[in-house]
Amino acid sequence: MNWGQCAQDRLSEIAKCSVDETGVTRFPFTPEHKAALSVIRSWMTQAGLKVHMDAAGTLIGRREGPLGAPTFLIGSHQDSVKNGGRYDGIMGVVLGCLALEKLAANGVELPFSVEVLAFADEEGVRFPTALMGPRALAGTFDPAVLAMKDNDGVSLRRALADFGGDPDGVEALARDPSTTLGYLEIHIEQGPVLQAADAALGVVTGICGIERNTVTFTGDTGHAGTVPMDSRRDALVAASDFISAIHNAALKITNLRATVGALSLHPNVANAIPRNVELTLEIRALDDTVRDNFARLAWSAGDRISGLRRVEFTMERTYEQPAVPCDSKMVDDLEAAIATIGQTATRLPSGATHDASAMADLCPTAMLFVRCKDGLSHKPEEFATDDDMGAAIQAISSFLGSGLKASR
Ligand code: HGY
Ligand code: MN
Ligand code: MN
Repeated sequence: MNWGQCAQDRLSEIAKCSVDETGVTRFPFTPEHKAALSVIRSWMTQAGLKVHMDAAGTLIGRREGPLGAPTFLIGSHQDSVKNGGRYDGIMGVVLGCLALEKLAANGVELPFSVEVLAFADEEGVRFPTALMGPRALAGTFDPAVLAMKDNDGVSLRRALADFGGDPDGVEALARDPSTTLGYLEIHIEQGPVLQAADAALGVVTGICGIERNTVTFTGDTGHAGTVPMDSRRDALVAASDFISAIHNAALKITNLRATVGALSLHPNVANAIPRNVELTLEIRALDDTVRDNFARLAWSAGDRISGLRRVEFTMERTYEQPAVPCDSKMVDDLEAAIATIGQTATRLPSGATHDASAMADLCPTAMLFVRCKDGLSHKPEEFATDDDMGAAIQAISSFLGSGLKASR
């Protein structure tokens, strides 16, 4: 069986569960998500797993181990960004299912129960929050986020309920840490490190912290032809000062990323001065103190600029996930498993965040990265080879089959 080619075929198949054909656009609790779950359900069934969807919309495939044995979790997210790649997230679900299928085909009985998890929403691009699924399992879910709305005014609560989830049942999903052996997420690297090292696989040492802020500037609108330049309170001019200040400050700080990725303005017509601007400021760093300091710097810049431009300024943190180290013993076990298949692992931090960021609050957590062509991700050109995914499947099977001890 060519496991890598099977992975590639499955990723091509599920990429069709998308709003359009420019890359993959599959937001949570949408018809595309529904279509994807029926495809994933068939893979889980083929791997001999018992399948159900939990209250948070996570599709779970489970293989029972010996009575009373703990459970090992493998997973990632089914959702994508807008016009994203066909590997980000869903690769972890595909390779998890195929690794279990391979172990079953080789008659390997595991000394623990095992589950594959397809989380609904990791990207947080439909709603201004993310990680509901893994936070539910980790017992860190905040029900207040259910009131958050998408751009169409649909609340997360309504979208989840309409999808067949149970908003009021999410908190009860919290798992018992004492019966959870660990969590492994397989993910395309989304960066250039493994390609530069000529390595198919990487073992993640830690995942960066992240926060998202909603920033607003409020000035006054008026006729573009009659209001004198020196008496304007132009919200978009203030916002552009802010964006440049943020970018220039972030350029000077290593291991920090600051991005204004989304912006809306009102009234947004050619012949009226912009009154309102709302933008997102995302800040990431491997060190949470560096991120906190930058958030303070951003607030001071906004406050200073609002005075200069005579507009109001607000900045509200809507989402935060602290940086997490990966479990050192699992990192060692993963590295050993990669060596058993004749590959050399590269250790690296993750500048992207993942479901693993939240799962680390529940149990020992590790990530296996698969080489990413030219480091391209969150775009249709994202690509991983059959061979690299085949090597990952072999490494996971070896990690589960021999590397992982059924005791923490
Ligand atoms: O944005 C990220 O780091 C992840 O892909 N959600
Ligand atoms: Mn991802
Ligand atoms: Mn992503």
